[in-house]
Amino acid sequence: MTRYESAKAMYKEIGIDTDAAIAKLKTLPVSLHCWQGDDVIGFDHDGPLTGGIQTTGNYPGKATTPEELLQDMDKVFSLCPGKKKLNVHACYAIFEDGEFADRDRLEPKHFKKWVEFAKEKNVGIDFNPTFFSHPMVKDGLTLSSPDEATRKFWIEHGKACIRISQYFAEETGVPCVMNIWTGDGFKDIPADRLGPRVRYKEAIEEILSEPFDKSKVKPCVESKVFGIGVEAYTTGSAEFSLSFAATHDGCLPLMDNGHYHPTEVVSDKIPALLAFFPEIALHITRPIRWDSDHVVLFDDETKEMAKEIVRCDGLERVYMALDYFDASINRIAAWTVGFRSWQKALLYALLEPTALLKDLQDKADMTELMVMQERIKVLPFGDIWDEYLSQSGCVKDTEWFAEVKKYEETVLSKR
Ligand code: RNT
Ligand code: ZN
Repeated sequence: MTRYESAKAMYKEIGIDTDAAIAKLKTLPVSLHCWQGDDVIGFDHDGPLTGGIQTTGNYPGKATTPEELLQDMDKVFSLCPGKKKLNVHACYAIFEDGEFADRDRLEPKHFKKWVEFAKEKNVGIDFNPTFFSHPMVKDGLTLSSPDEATRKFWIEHGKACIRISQYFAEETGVPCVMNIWTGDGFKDIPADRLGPRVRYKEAIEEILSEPFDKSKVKPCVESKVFGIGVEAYTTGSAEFSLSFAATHDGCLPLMDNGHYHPTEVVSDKIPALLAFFPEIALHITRPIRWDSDHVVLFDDETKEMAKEIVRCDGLERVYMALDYFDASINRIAAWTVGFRSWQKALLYALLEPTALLKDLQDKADMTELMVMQERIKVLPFGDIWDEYLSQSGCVKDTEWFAEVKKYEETVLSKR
């Protein structure tokens, strides 16, 4: 018997078909964020990252050109099993020599290279308007600014992004999740908490008035609790964003698990939202004490989030995207650890005997439920994971880092 065969037999004892779990995992797209590759800088400006988010560290070898970023993402794709999707921010527009278009004037053609790359890799693309790192951010505000010209500029940006999202969906044949996040807010106690939110609401409504096909473009609103330099008030708070999505047909709520108070968990919020929304979106990250955007690991809350998606039968209703940025370590490794960790979490969740556990809960047999949940933790998950990697033609956990080191030596260190 191989290790896989023996592990498979052990899972079978609790009613789990490991082959079916592996086959299912191969069909689930996970969006890989381009912004881990260059510390959320992009190609349309020279200035620093602003807007309440921050990268720390200065690990050598970051991508500074579109060619380098695509080359790095290509490498990460080759190191990760599973179905992928690209996640692109508007500031990653790729201009021809001498060409430039400001955010309110962006067009599909500025993202043609991303489409070419996606087609080559046979993946879809998700998109994000970039409401930060730009001189038109006025006093820390964009869509919720009291200044009409500022709001107008950012509304035009949002509309341009809807058109680009539709282009991505049409070109790739895969729906495009378009996420609206702004860092709008105040460092210190405001006097008017309603005004900015009403302006924000109306601005997003204007953006969404741009015509689009709801089966192709999936607009989302991402909430946040606070940002750096924006500690006292966030316009797009949890209640604001959730209420917006709930009252606007075709708009999805997006939960980033770094965007809540530290004792709140997104794993518990997933079923709460799935009770109401046909579809939701996630940003998967690892917050340490705050929205620090550390690399996603195969840790408890990551597992819980994946489990809830599977338990709720939500795999076709939840759009999954990674969102973190660590500039203090090798960026290829950062991407790879995060992507592989989420793959592990999904596989782990698919190997849970959901029906059996639910039945114990419904019979109020909480003793056996606890015993069973503890028992499945030590099943030979690693052997199933290894089988999945080998079926996907993908390097083992013990091997991929050597490839990253080689890439660092031959490519990154030459930059
Ligand atoms: C910021 C949000 C947002 C960004 C990306 C770059 O706190 O999480 O999703 O991380 O848009
Ligand atoms: Zn996010």
